Amino acid sequence: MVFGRAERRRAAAAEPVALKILVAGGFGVGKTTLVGAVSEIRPLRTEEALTEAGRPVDDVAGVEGKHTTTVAMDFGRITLREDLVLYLFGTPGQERFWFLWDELAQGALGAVVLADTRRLEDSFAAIDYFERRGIAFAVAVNCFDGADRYPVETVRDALDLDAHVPLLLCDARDRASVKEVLIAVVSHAMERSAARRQPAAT
Ligand SMILES: Nc1nc2c(ncn2[C@@H]2O[C@H](COP(=O)(O)OP(=O)(O)OP(=O)(O)O)[C@@H](O)[C@H]2O)c(=O)[nH]1
Ligand SMILES: [Mg+2]
Repeated sequence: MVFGRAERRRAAAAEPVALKILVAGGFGVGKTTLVGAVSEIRPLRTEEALTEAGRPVDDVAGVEGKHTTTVAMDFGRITLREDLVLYLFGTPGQERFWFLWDELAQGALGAVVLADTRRLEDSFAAIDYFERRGIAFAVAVNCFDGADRYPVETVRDALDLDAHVPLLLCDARDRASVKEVLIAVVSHAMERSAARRQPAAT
């Protein structure tokens, strides 16, 4: 049987598109939790115990129940649609591991920056990072129990976000909530790359 170009094309169309999404944000904001909540494979984690020796460096204020921290990355996968698979790469939150970010950011379509309203400033560095590199991102406020709730516009102002950057409230432990965040990032990133491909209006 001759396997023509049309068959080859049909076979290629059936292959899902795989996209890489980074999950970033400050220490203990819920990145590992988020990847674990949606991943359909057992997520790969690189957690190390937080120790007494690390206490002066690792600020667990607000996440006192936290006993481990990510030292390299989290990795998970989610099929958003049958033709669209996301590979999620959770970054380490602590500044001393930031040298890994450039590696992790290679080939990423977009990113989620998780934020906690009790420590909003911890997300500034991640936002700066993606803005500077022109990587599309959305901000998701992880609503921890006991944290004050603010209207999204107040958070947008505090983070000095551009109007087009999606900003959502989420629960990093909840699969449906995390899926919504991922859909927001993917749509935003795709709109942006489509807009870039448009010839400039004359
Ligand atoms: N109440 C509540 N707790 C959460 C939520 N998300 C995460 N946690 C808890 O917060 C702690 C920190 O979560 P992690 O997912 O380890 O945070 P991380 O951002 O991966 O932390 P690093 O990798 O150390 O930067 C854990 O004890 C979680 O169980 C949430 O949405 N609500
Ligand atoms: Mg982590």
